[in-house]
Amino acid sequence: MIERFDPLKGERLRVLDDEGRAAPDLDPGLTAAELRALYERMVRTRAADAKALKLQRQGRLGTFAPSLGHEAAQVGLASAMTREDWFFPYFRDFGAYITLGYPLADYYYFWMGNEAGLRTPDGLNIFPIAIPVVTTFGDGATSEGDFHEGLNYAGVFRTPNVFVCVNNQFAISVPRSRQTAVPTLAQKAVAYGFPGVQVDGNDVLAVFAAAREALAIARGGGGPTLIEAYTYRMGDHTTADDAARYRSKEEVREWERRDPLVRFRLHLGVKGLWDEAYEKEVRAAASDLVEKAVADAEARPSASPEDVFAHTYAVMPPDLEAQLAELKASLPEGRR
Ligand SMILES: Cc1ncc(C[n+]2csc(CCOP(=O)(O)OP(=O)(O)O)c2C)c(N)n1
Ligand SMILES: [Mg+2]
Repeated sequence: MIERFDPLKGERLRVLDDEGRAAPDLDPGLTAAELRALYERMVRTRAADAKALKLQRQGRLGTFAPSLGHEAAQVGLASAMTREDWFFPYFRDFGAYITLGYPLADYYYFWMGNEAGLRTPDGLNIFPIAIPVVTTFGDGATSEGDFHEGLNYAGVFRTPNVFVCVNNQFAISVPRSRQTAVPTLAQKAVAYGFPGVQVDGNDVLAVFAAAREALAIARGGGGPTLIEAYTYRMGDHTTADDAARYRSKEEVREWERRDPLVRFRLHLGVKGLWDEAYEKEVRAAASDLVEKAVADAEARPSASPEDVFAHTYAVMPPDLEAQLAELKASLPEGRR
């Protein structure tokens, strides 16, 4: 199926139309339970993400990169993965963490400033979040040399990788048009000798279908694939950003109409799998899960001032010693 959509011709894989109807020849054919699981993961992601933003504004969580609008891209990919696959996440992957079964309290604990939250439990093949922009990655990351070196290597040695570029149209304030002169990011794969496909990143079935196929190719020794999930970052880059300074309200409103949750809810409706009672139940369960995870994370010890400085130098240089002393002096008695 991936081969049917040529990024050089600007073709994009899309399964669901605006009314939530699936194209019969592209529908991945999931069961009712699997479809509902996709929806529930997206609802959970949105609830957990919104909570993180609130906590940050209340000073209870550190700088955070919101996933609003990315739910289909994240959940669609992670839902196609098996326990044997290895996931190399970047900093905006909340829905993948939730889908892969990472403990939500641990994830919050990490963003609350304690790196212990990022120690992946046994049985999960998840690397720590990469803040350097490689791994699953954004549109901006494709301007990094590492991206090209990685794809070139993968093409030459036919490595079993699925590269997923979440093109949300921005790298902080830099628009996609300033990252590349070509129309799609998926077509970059062509230069490295393997398939690339652009998918509608707000269509969870399209992301799932492409990821499932690419993963099967990789596992079967068929080499790498690049998937470009075409979407939009509905929120700010991080809590330290104000997107209103560099993009219009009209543009954001235009993308609100393509909300991945709304489109998939319509699909469930078409399939007879959605009603108000179900929606209420799913939202209540998500909210319950989130509140319990936050309470759990907040009951754990806060990061110590030393943690901020640890793991960089074997012997701390004098200027950092001075900064640590200054930080400690600024904290209340119990937190030094
Ligand atoms: C190697 C590297 N260069 C620069 C940065 C600073 N930085 C953090 S996020 C970001 C933008 C990333 O944009 P994109 O790849 O599109 O991902 P998005 O944040 O949009 O999901 C930059 C430049 C970094 N973290 N790592
Ligand atoms: Mg981006």
